[in-house]
Amino acid sequence: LEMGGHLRRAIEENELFLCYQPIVDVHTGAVKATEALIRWRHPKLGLVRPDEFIPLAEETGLIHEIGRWVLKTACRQTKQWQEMTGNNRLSIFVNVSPVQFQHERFVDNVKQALKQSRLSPSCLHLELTEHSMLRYLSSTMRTMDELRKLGVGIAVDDFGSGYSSFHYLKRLPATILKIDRAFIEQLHANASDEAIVKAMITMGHGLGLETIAEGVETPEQLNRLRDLQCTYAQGYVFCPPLLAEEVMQYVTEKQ
Ligand code: G
Ligand code: G
Ligand code: G
Ligand code: MN
Ligand code: NA
Repeated sequence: LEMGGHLRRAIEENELFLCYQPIVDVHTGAVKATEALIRWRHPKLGLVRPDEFIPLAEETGLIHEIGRWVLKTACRQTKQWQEMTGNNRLSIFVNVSPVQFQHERFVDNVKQALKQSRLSPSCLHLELTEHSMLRYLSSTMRTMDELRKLGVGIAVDDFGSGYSSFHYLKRLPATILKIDRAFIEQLHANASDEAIVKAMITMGHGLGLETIAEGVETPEQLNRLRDLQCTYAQGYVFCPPLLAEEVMQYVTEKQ
């Protein structure tokens, strides 16, 4: 409860900031996009991880304000990187909480962030976990359809870790699958994981979805993903989530 008051103050005092983790083309090594990952620098507690404060933000309703700020900041930052690099396809992935997604003004907030930043809608991808997509299926589906009409992408985060069935996957208007890092961890050593990842990639492509492997840590894992025709990857094998100032250097080195 104490932490809730701290979080309100954190917003007012600018203690929240975003890190960005590059999402890399497995075949060319070029940076396709970054994923925005929120951080809270508390004056006494130090760095507080999102796993600790996002649930609190959801309970207190502060998630709406925080979510608007994340969208606005991430879109504006990405537009700035596009202008600096001359690459106007550089994209941004933004994590969205299911609570935030249910807000009646959520689509308006997305529109506003795009308008303010002048970022092309096709350069914005919203990440929702399978679990949160299925939580309020009919309203979620409607919101996703609206977002797709705008041209915004929808990524299924932590794919394979939830309870979704093929029945839902067929109906969800998603554009990208992000393969959960649990399947990547032993990819080079475990035949079952390899079979599962291979099937996910094949199915994704068959459904017209792009695939991103998460949590790629070693060159061996990356090589297997390349063989399996996975399109994109992110993880410590490339770099951890970076400060905004560090991203530009990484992107231009890999261009
Ligand atoms: O001042 P600005 O237009 O950037 O604020 C946009 C909204 O985002 C405001 O409602 C603000 O309260 C909210 N917000 C959430 N987290 C933060 C943060 O860490 N810093 C700032 N400046 N605003 C935040
Ligand atoms: O960055 P990692 O370091 O610790 O992120 C932990 C979790 O927090 C992940 O599940 C991620 O999806 C979530 N997360 C990170 N940034 C955001 C954000 O801006 N909004 C929401 N809702 N979740 C986020
Ligand atoms: O749930 P989501 O996929 O949004 O969260 C991404 C989380 O994964 C963040 O906490 C981020 O810091 C973390 N992460 C990014 N790359 C790696 C990696 O290579 N290995 C591990 N273990 N975690 C990673
Ligand atoms: Mn994510
Ligand atoms: Na994930």
